[in-house]
Amino acid sequence: MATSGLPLASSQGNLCPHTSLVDPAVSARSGRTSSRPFSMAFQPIVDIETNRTIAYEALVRGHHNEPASSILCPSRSNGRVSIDRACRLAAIEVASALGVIETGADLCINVNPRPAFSDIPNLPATIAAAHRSGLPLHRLILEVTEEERLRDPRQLQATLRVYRERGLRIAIDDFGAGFAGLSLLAAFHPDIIKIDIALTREIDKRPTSRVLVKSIAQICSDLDIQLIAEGVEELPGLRALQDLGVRYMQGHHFAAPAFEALPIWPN
Ligand SMILES: [Ca+2]
Repeated sequence: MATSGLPLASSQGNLCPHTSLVDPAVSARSGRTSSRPFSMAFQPIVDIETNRTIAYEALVRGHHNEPASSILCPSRSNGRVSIDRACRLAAIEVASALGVIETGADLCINVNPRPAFSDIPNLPATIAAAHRSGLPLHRLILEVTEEERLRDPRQLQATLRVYRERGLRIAIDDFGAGFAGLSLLAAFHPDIIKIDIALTREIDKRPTSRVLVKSIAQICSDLDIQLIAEGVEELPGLRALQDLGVRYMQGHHFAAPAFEALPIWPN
């Protein structure tokens, strides 16, 4: 995961052994008593044509804003399924408590395809959480990333079809970071592609990156896929991406991830 220096996707891992399963702390900002071992930070995704925030990406944090890597440990055990589900429910509940519905922005949640989509009960749990929070399903975006080659693209296709039939949208996360993005793109037609920071970092100084992003932008245009550039940190990079036709961007140039808060852009 490479969103603006946040290396671990919110749902990729088990709880570390030292992480308490129950934290009775009351969140100062969201005002909620939490039974979760983690909380959330949020980073805006901006439409640079309208200068509006169109979405927030939810990122796992500890209750005291510790990074996700300190509370989630990569693992292949079955516990990933329940952690993946807990992460997405936490994202919906915390974002809703902070007023994401009133902002009009969508909510992006990181998921790993294997635990998220091999466990069908994740879907009704996600839908139920959205309904409880009053968040319309069409405003929920699942960011799918993958750390290794897909084992069963047909199963992923079938499961994603079910999610989309319920109105959720699907994004391929970290596109360009490796072969995973292309294999996901071949497996299904996403609603959104998020270009990895590996391609956007200092893009104004990197002709090869510009050629690659130009090609990705063309693919997205041809396939009617919304394109978001991650890792936009400085104005020259923003301008270079804009020249390549990228309209939607995310990164520290706009706002860093904010712990239990929805950063406002323009601020
Ligand atoms: Ca992401």
